[in-house]
Amino acid sequence: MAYEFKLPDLPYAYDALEPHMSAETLEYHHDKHHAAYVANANKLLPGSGLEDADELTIIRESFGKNPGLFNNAAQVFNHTFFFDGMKPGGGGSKLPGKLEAAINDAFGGFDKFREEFINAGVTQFGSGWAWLVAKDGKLEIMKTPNAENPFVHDAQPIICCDVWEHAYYIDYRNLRPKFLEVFVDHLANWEFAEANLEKAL
Ligand code: MN3
Repeated sequence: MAYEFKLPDLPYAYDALEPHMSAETLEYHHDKHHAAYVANANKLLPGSGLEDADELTIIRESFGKNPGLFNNAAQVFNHTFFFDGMKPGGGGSKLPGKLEAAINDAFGGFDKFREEFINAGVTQFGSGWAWLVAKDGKLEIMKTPNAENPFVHDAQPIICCDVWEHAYYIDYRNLRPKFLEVFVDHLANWEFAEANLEKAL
């Protein structure tokens, strides 16, 4: 059966992340941007030779070969992962145990992780993503341009922050560093990250 990309509902109400992320941002980001990636990916899949593949295979196999399909398919995954990676009352330095241990092991402590994650997002020139990933059994920070994600770099995503301007311009204008700080301090769903860590390692 041919694969069909889907637009999942947000896992919380549109206003649930206020004051850190507005309902207006989530309405545009989910209902316009994410929805457009889903529609375009479904338009570009027929004739690609990947119709019957699963989502990750479509992403990996279209990378570098079919940019239109790759960009939209990867952005569908990236946005679902980003929205699932936030929650009301999220963020902060109180982490679930396994995630805390892995972060301490990889970065020497939460503060260093926080600094490196924020720095990855700040220094991603133009549009893209900041990621915490698992690679070769260890946590790492990664930044990717445009639609690229860890799967095409042989890594597993743990949590991510969208640093395309549409993710923060309504709420933070040009202040990308402030948006990244708010993501780590008030929005990140660390339980989601720990569940991904358990799958990855
Ligand atoms: Mn986005």
